[in-house]
Amino acid sequence: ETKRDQLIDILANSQNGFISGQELSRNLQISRTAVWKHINELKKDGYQFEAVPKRGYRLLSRPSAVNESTIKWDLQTEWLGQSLVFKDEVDSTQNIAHQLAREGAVNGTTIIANKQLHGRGRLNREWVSHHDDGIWMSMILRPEMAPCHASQMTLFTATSVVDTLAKFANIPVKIKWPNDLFINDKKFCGILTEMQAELDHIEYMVIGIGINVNQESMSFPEEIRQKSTSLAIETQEKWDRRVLIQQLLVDFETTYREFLTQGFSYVKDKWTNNAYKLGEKVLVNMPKKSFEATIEGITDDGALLVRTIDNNIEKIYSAEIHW
Ligand code: BTX
Repeated sequence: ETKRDQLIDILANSQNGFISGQELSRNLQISRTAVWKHINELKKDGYQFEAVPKRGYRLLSRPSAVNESTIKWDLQTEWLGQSLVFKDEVDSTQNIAHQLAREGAVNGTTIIANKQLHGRGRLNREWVSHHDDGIWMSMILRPEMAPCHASQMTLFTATSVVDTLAKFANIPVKIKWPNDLFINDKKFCGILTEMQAELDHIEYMVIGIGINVNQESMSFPEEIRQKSTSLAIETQEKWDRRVLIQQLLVDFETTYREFLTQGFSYVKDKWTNNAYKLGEKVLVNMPKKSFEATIEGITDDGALLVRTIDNNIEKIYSAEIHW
């Protein structure tokens, strides 16, 4: 942690009282002048202080900017995002996460960027994320579980995002199998899980979450405009990305703990309760057959359960589905 980060932590933790320059200088083991310089830097970055002679400094407000220190400031997680990398522009946060994971980054390390030049979805599809109007983040996890449970991790990520959004707005968020989030039949969030694993052991996982937050309809490229939406479009107001990021991290950490202690049934019920087109008819296209079926839910291994017209239940692991 840099001196600047430590200073922010100390000020944030004593928001109700003043801290003198002397005390700060002693705690941080830097000179009074250095403290004063840091404070001035923070002011430039949008932090506001009340400064009273002889009593010291009190932090009044932090900038609304999204960056490493504003996200980490009063982040209420134990381990997730406590190691945080924030960049203005990256190729893809997934790539950075893989690189850091290979170099030994700790469990919970999170990478967030304002813009991605080559954000990606599943099967190397493009994920549009060129502007700082969404949340583009990747989390490194080192779960002690067999690789066969990995698909459960992707499913519970979706449920944790649903939990988070419910805290901010009353919007009908639906989970479309396997892992996209929809509002009013339009996609606003995608989840991408990648992992490095041996047969019996996960070395690390990278869970990527992309959320359209403040886009206007016209800001989407034409090819996806009709089928994409953002939180701002759906709620008619701009969202504070920093607050949303912090809550996502808190809820993910909580859901993860519950998943590890209570197992998958907890996640499964939540997933099913929020499933897109639950009980409705879709068309399932597989390489060798194509049939109509009703969405019933998911299985423990992450397959989609459908009921065929002749009342058979089928498990679908991969198929093209016409919703
Ligand atoms: P997916 O393969 O399910 O979805 C990709 C498809 O979604 C695209 O082919 C396109 O049709 C559509 N699409 C692309 N961009 C958007 C968008 N912004 N909003 C709505 N629809 C879109 C979903 O993949 C997983 C996406 C994960 C993205 C995160 S962002 C942080 C991390 N870094 C990174 O490169 N990917 C992940």
